[in-house]
Amino acid sequence: MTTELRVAMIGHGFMGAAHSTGWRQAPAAFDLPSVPRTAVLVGRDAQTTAASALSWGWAETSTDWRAVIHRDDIDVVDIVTPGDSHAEIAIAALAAGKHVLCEKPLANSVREAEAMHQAARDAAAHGIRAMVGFTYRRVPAVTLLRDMIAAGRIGTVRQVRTSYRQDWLSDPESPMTWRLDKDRAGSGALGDIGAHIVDMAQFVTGQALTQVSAALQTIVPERPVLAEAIGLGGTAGGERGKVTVDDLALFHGRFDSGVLASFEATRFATGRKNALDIEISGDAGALHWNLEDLNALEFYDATRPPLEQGFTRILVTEPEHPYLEGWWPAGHMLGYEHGFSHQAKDFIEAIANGHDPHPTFAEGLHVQRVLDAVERSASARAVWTEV
Ligand code: SOE
Repeated sequence: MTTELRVAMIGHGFMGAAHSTGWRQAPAAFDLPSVPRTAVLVGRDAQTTAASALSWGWAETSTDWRAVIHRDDIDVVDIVTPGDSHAEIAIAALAAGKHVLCEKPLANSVREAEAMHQAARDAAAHGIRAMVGFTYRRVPAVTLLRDMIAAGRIGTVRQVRTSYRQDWLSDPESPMTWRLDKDRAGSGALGDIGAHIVDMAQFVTGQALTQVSAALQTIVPERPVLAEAIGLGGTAGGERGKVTVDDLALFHGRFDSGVLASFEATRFATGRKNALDIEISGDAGALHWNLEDLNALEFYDATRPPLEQGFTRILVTEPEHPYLEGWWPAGHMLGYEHGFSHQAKDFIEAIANGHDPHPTFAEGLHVQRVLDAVERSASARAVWTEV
């Protein structure tokens, strides 16, 4: 008899839509030990929360997350709010005996992330599980990338280069959003999309970053405030808000092995829509992946005869790859949303099998430490030398 896992999701923005798809599709694609039920959707405004619940298939709504996390008919709390509420909600939910899935970055500060990590360790002693939502690890091509490096298919890793380029802020008249407010988001491109490439670089190489050297820049210092953001219709008559986060993060990283890596996180890369790109160079080859072509992995095998040298394109859709058994025949392709079903699958299986799902809050804390070091390095401005 398959048990149910009753989920309460706190928040209902873009990630709310993506997580809802994951909870709903996972049991249709995979044979799970427990079936997730989209039970309660929690938001600040009753009307908009009810509309989202109707669209995404949530049975009930609430505007009181504190009451919801203490309900006996809730097993999992899924946090998809802006970063300023992750710590408070996750720590309370774990203490209430609920399994917690928390969106990335784990928190808005190292101090908050440390408290969340400690709460997760305390809860794990009672069989309660916690995971942070770095979903790109769960793209089959990324798993293959990691496995090929671990198998030595490119030899010793010599260099890592990774970027995450979007352009949805390149128009200076794009309005203010919580993602541009340090108090809400913690940082800008650095935490929003830089967190993904920090986690990705560590995940595929199996190495941890120990040092960084960084530059951050706010390219557009203020933006129009949308009237509905202050309860009016239209734009608020020329009111403009101050951008208090970075628009661009450029940093170098050094792994514990001594290998160097370059990182770029920007939402001003005009023409690049969601281009998370990573290339790993080894002494026997190289591997390259880009989110905008997420089913393919490029592999350069330097051990092949010179006449056959070149990057080959591996189409990662065969059923032998992780997760693919749940979807379509080879070549039918996966999309952005499938990673959220894979995340739900792995979380549910970890709960059933009694082990901590990865990425753990400890891994999320390390990413937070890297982000914090980037901000300290950039503020120290020690990296610039006059030409
Ligand atoms: C916006 O930059 C965003 O939605 C990020 O917040 C997500 O983490 C990323 O997966 C897509 O882009």
